[in-house]
Amino acid sequence: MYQAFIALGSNLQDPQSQVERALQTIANTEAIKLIKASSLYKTAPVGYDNQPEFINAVAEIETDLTPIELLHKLLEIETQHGRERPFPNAPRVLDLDVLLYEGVATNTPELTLPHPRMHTRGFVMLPLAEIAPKISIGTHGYADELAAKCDNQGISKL
Ligand code: PH2
Ligand code: MG
Ligand code: MG
Repeated sequence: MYQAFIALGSNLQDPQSQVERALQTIANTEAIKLIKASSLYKTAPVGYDNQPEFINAVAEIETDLTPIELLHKLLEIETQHGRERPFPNAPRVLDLDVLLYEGVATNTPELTLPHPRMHTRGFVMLPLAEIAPKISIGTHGYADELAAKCDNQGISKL
């Protein structure tokens, strides 16, 4: 089994229950073993400001799926949970991103690992540092140190 970390996010249709339901779906997915989930965090939108605030969390999993198989499984779960994609960075009922997969570094049109923007994003790094403070983010450093450097304004634990 391989260790991976997944980011969960929602800012539509009762985001807190969307993230809680997604964690249950992940736990009930045969190919994925849920090891640990962070607290839920209320976070200000990054990138495209004019949208509702998010609920974010991070989960540690174990899986025999390859990174790309894991991505496809997560996209399938997003769709099951009603995800639509009207435009890039649109508000969403559920976003599931692969952050890290063992020590794998890859860069393809479909999947880049580690997730290329994760180390700068408080809404990812704070929940990740909560459950895996000493995990390495590629060449960027450890989760706890990177989390401390993130602008964590607008982020609060539920
Ligand atoms: N996801 C994005 C862009 N901006 N901002 C917050 N607070 N939380 C997110 O999950 C998020 C975001 C793209 O996936
Ligand atoms: Mg995302
Ligand atoms: Mg995504």
